[in-house]
Amino acid sequence: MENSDLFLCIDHVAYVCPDAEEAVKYYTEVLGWHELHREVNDEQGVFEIMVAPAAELTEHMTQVQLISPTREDATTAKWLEKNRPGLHHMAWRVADIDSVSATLRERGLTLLYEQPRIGTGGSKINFLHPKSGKGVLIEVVQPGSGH
Ligand code: V0V
Ligand code: CO
Repeated sequence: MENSDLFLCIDHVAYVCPDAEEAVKYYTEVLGWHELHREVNDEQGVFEIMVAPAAELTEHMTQVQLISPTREDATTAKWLEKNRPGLHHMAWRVADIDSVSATLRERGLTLLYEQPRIGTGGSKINFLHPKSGKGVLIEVVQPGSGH
């Protein structure tokens, strides 16, 4: 793929904490942000709430994903044992995750999953390992219809 076709925008930045329900109160009641979506993702072991600075998403608006682990063996639970609540990953939106994944692999980068998994709103997600992301966990996300 050409570089200009790879990434559309920063889809979301994820904040991980023990209680996403408590964090969303801060975003909505103190900052005046809007809750747009919430769901439990059993495979990832997360409860997540998407918030945005506007009630309606515009085309390339970035959301904040408030996450808390739903079980002790979730990757985010392990992360919270080692870190304070804070920024956990950033997600780059793509139009075609299979083509982008192939290109990233050609360029020597390590993706965590061989095949994309299901993320927020039926999206398809994969992750660049922090060692391939200059110390940052990077999600690649192709939005689903519910996004
Ligand atoms: C770990 N490391 C991180 C990190 N987590 N670096 C930056 N940001 C993070 N969030 C570093 C850690 O400091 C170590 O560095 C190294 O990676 C190995 O860490 P570890 O504690 O031994 O952890 P692992 O290897 O067991 O797990 C790390 C990975 C894991 C990245 C493999 O977190 C994972 O599988 N993540 C992908 C799934 C995920 O995060 N799901 C939750 C979000 P040193 O010490 O070796 O230098 S779900 C989501 O976003 C959804 C559903 C959505 O958006 O739709
Ligand atoms: Co995410």
